[in-house]
Amino acid sequence: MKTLKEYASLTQTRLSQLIPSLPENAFEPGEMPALLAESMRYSLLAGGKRLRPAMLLAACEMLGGEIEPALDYACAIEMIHTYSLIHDDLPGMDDDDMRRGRPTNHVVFGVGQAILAGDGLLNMAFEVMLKSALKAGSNIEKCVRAAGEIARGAGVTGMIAGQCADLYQEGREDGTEEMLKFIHEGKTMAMFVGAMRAGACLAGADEKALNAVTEYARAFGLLFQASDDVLDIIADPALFGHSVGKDERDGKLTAVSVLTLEGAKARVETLLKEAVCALEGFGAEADFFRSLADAVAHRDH
Ligand code: GRG
Repeated sequence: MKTLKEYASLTQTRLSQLIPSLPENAFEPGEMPALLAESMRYSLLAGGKRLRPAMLLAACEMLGGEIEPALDYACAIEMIHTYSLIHDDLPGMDDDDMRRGRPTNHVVFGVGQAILAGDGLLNMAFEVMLKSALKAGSNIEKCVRAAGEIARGAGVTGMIAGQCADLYQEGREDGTEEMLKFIHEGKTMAMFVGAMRAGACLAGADEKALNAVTEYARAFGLLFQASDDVLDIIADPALFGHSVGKDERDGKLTAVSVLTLEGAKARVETLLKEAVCALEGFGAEADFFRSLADAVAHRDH
């Protein structure tokens, strides 16, 4: 088992190889345009905590799988996550001008190119996973299962469903705790569940282990979003990497708007206990996940 930094660095190296920097203004037949590569790299390699790829790799390792063949899936989920951030920041969605500590993709490349950078990353994620599956020989089924988990997490019953509800709810006065749950489970939790289940599938995990990682990822995802909602109120903008106080200004339904700041903080602690509890059946090999949940619950950015 490695540290978050080590998993992040492995992911970064592979991502940079998958989308290389190309000569300026090149539009070569059959090749990715240099402009597209540049805008995709701009958002993808800009930093970011790499939580989802690290959790995929750590779940795979914890359950006896190998890192090297799982790296393409780790990169794929980070590509999908980055596409969702680029699209979320667009004027038609959250309309944000800072992300990962730098101007958002559409501010630098324009709205049209930013949409394409997101589309490109989403498409490429599936291309990378399919290519990898075809090279996996007798492990092909594990790979297809993993790709299916990632697709489900990112898809119309997962992240996109949550984003749909989040947009629908914006500025409305009729928010409920059920709707908050739907939004958080969709836009945030589903990708963490997808990441960990994909890692477990690649390791060939049995049903019991799959259930345990799912329970952990569910609690972790909800904890992550509740703490993000708290940080939107109390974080230092210089550390947070994107806007602070924006949820409230946009009339968003958040853990804080539904539960109050103190209530949201208490929810984070309850979810932390649930996440740790889900790992009861594991020993020291799950320590990465225990400390990750604790660090996210108590982060200041
Ligand atoms: C556009 C289909 C579509 C979905 C957008 C990701 C997303 C859904 C919206 C971004 C806004 C938001 C608060 C989403 C919840 C998930 C979340 C907190 C994402 C940020 O994840 P981090 O903190 O980001 O892991 P880094 O930059 O570290 O990768």
